[in-house]
Amino acid sequence: MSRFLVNHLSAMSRLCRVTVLRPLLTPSTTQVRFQTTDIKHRDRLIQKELGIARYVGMKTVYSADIETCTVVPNHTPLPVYQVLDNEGCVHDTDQLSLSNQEVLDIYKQMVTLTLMDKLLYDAQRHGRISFYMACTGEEAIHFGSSAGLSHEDMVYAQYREAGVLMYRGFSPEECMNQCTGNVLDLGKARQMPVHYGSRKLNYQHISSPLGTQIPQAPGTAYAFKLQGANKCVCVFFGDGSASEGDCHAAMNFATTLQCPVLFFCRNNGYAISTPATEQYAGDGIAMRAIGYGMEAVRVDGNDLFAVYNAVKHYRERAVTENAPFLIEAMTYRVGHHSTSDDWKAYRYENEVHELGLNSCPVKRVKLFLIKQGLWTSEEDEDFIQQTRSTLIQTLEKAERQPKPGLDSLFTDVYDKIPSNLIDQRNEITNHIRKYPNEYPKHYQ
Ligand SMILES: Cc1ncc(C[n+]2csc(CCOP(=O)(O)OP(=O)(O)O)c2C)c(N)n1
Ligand SMILES: [Mg+2]
Repeated sequence: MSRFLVNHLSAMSRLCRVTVLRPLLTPSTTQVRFQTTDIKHRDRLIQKELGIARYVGMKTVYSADIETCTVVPNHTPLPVYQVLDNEGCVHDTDQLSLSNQEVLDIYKQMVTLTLMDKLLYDAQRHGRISFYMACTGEEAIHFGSSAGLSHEDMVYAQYREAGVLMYRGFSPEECMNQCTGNVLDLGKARQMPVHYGSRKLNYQHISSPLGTQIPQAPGTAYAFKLQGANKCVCVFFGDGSASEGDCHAAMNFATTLQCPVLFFCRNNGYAISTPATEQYAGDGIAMRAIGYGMEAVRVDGNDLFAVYNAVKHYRERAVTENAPFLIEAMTYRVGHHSTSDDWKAYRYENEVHELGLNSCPVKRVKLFLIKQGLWTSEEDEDFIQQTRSTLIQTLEKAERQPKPGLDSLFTDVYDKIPSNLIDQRNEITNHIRKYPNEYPKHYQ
């Protein structure tokens, strides 16, 4: 490697505030703090200073050396922060900040989510629901992040984050009411399955068009800042959505307006069939933060404790400093993108085993609990059996509920239904009356 390149790689790595996130351990408590090292690098970089260079929003120096004025991509990828490994061992016990009971409760929820995913996925295959998206392999992201947030914080999710909502108290029954589109669905069956939402739980309803939730997040966060609300926004998005223009607009607004928002990227390696290798040429998503003037961290998304520590830490800072932060959680989408996809068309089974199944976030927590003497394999089997049968009954119950009437198609947008919608309503009602056998009973 040329000296030119070496110089610039090291210069670039110093430029990156993003790179250095070292856990600082406070021995008296099990709390984990992070310290960000912001190295004053410029004096060392500039060899031939020719005077002060002033621009709007920038004050630096001139240099006659093109090397010192050039940045090249950093080819040393940002490390991934990990606390719990694949075997359920903790690297440093001082970094365990959840209590035993909290870990056990979360583990049970993780298992419940896994079982619900399997059940609803199969239900779609049997034609009982129209669509489904599982989150297999990403459970630690959901529960680690939601445990690190306050319930008052606003969540904007993409679609694969059911566990975040579950942690806040949304029951499997509520998920199934939504997926079956029955009268109890909070969204009045107007959305595709998995497009959950809950006003009560500060979880905005999911929108299908990718990336639209990302710029909404700094908007809400800015309102929180103006209100002095002492809360933040957490917005989830995938590695694919990070390529949407909305993501750029969101990060630029958040940093220029200094809004208390956590940008949480679930980097699961794929956007349907597009692998991350074709999605971006740089070092993932975290490094983009530098360009916006924001701090970022890369964590092991399959590690409950790492996700929790990072979110807890940055959540506090977002609220106290009124600042945005970017968290990139590295994971792997184990299942198909959705029930409309077949991953066998674009990836090999050994990759799924190596990068996904071998690093199962739920298994990691189970091994941890067993090692700690907090759970046994027998208890695990019993819990799985009981939960599965409860979930099956819950789905059957949701399916038995009536569907919303046709009338609900025309309500809720306008305070007073306009005449053109009244005409459309009459037209469709007359049409269904004329062909009653062609439509489900609840439309009549
Ligand atoms: C604006 C827009 N473009 C394309 C799509 C189709 N689409 C739905 S999900 C998806 C992939 C998103 O990938 P990623 O953001 O990585 O999330 P993941 O599915 O991996 O969780 C695409 C292209 C869409 N819904 N909206
Ligand atoms: Mg993805």
